[in-house]
Amino acid sequence: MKNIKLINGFPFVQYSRDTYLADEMLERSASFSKWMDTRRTCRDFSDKPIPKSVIENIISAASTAPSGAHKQPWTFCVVSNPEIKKQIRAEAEKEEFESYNGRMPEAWKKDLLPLQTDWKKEFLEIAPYLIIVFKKSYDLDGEGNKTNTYYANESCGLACGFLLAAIHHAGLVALTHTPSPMNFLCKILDRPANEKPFLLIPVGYAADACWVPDIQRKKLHEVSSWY
Ligand code: IYR
Repeated sequence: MKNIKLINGFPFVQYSRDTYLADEMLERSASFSKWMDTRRTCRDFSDKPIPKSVIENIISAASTAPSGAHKQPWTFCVVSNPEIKKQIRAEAEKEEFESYNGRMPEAWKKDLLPLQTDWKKEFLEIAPYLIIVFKKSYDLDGEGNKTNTYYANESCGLACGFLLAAIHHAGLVALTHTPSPMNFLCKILDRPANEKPFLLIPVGYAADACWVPDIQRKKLHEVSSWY
């Protein structure tokens, strides 16, 4: 039986965690950091199928992310239907073509040179699943009245971080793709007016020949200040 304590009339459950001796904690934190560092954003996907239940588990893990006032302001739309993937690719490439051929300033395109991205997005049809994360800037109650969400950007960012970690943990790869603008996704997926596309994340096995840019991560001293 769950042990419930009411605080100002609201139910609380007791929470505790396994803790580790200092040496073990050191080893766990170091090996987790090392393992996270093996994650790479990939653009070369295999079309090898993935069980739907794996994607369900990955999304369940993502949805454990913290969110403003616990409103969980996200919907994960999963596309495996080849026709819909084709439509998404066509619309994304249309926008990206415009971006790469005019909308993006030269400095931005120069910054992207080491990644060798371009307007072509074959991966949108090759990856077995596209997960499109929608952000709810407000929600609707049972009667269709608007209700608030809070820190929806931060919340969705956290959920996407968890999603990427879960994908990595499953031995799969992902790409955090941001076709811009991405309103076409609302239309293709027939999303309600309170949902805005946040990230488009193809998920799959890495292709046998998967090449990623030889980039380096910033060192600890470059990303932290200690007081
Ligand atoms: N959305 C474009 C451009 C792009 C922008 C950034 I910032 C990247 O890190 C990578 C790509 C595209 O998807 O190609």
